[in-house]
Amino acid sequence: SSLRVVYAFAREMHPKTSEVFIQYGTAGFRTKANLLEHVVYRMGLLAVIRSRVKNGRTIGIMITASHNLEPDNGVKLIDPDGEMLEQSWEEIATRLANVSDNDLESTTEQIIKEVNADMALKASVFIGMDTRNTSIIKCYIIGYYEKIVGAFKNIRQKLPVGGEYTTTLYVDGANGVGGKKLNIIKKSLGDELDLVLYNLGGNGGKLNLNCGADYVKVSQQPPVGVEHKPWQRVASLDGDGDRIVYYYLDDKNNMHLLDGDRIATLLASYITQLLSACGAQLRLGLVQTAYANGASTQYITQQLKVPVTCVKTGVKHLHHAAQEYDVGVYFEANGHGTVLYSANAKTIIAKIAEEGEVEQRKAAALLLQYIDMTNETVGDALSDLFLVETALCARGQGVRQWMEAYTDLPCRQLKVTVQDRNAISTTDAERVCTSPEGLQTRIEELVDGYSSGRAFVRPSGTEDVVRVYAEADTQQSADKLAAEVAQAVF
Ligand code: 16G
Ligand code: ZN
Repeated sequence: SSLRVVYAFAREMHPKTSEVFIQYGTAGFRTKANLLEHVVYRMGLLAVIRSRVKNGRTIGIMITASHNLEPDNGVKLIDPDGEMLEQSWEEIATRLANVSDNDLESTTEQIIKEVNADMALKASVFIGMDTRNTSIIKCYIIGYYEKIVGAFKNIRQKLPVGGEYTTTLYVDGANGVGGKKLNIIKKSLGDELDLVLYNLGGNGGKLNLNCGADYVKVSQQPPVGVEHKPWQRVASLDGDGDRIVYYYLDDKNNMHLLDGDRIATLLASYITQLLSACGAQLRLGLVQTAYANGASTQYITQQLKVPVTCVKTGVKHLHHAAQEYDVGVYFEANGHGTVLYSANAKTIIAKIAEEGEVEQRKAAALLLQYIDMTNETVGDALSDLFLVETALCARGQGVRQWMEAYTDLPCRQLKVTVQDRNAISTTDAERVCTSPEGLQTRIEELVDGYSSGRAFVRPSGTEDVVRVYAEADTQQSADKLAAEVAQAVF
């Protein structure tokens, strides 16, 4: 049944749009790149089957048209010892590449039978590609969503829905790819999670325009295109599906944002709870950037007693620092993040799941499935969504209880256009400005005028602007402090 997701993906995301017959030749399939979308996806499917026939050994998928010109592309499979795909499979590959979307399921089932693949085995597939624009696909590795949804449903069967948690979740898809993926997964979620999806790109909705995680976080406004109901939790993704923030409106129509910091604290405290139920002595830590709300940092260190590392903006810095912990939770306030588990941590948890006392075994089994649901390679809005929903459900919490953990300090972000943004340099994870001379002193003077004030400036890495961040005890003060600092930069 989890294969259903795979077939739905094939149909919805990688449909066969051409009747041109295409053949697996000496170097696999090779033709105009725009005819290959469905073929590449289906070869992913076949590679998984092939790996299982080879007892789980690794199969390679190579996406390249070698010396052909740029508009061409190709895809071929590589057997475990690095040699070309076994010849008898070329016919199978051709058959799978050419069936209609409607016949894909039955043909795949037929092939699985013919080659006698044990679908319960773990498969391993490596993907390589050349530098063609059409090669740089976002790799929808087969089995990925299958695995996440499977783990989510398994966990849900163990956790009764209760307390303030409700299974209805509204989602702002930012008119991008994340919402579309959820629309496909939605059917296989059953009663476990009732998704109500908005901003799926229909009705002329434009990518990230007045919607999506970045809009919601920076403007502190609800997105357009979403129907709102008081206290209903809404997850807002960004257009390429790697960020997520939550929010809700209260009965006075005020928006309450649950951003990346809030998600990080929820995950960290839930995982801490599971670790202690396992009796595992593992070091959990949290990684943030200067943008993390001061109240979140205080809550994490003082209440949760979890160590925090602060690093420069950019996922690679967070990821790197998170690897220093047995369990490293990292999130940018903008909703980009995930959780990493060291090999040692996984071994210890797996051992407890086998050999621990009854209650410890249960907690460890749950944690293993939680890990299975996590995208440890890179922050992924959908994986994060399932992690959040599981943590909330396990604790019987609705948005209000989630919000009660701590109160955000009001904050404001601004951008300033300057002649040369690189005239500004920073240190101490971007919290201190080292040039131009005098700017840091000026910022500190300004900050001193506010209660709970904090501010920093940094040159953007993605736009030709300088970013200003300020927080203080009231929104009015945060706005004012940000404006004053912006003035000092300019
Ligand atoms: C990039 C980063 C993101 C960061 C943002 C900051 C990755 C994959 N993405 O989008 O993490 O928050 O830049 O942009 O690293 P800025 O430098 O313009 O403020
Ligand atoms: Zn993104």
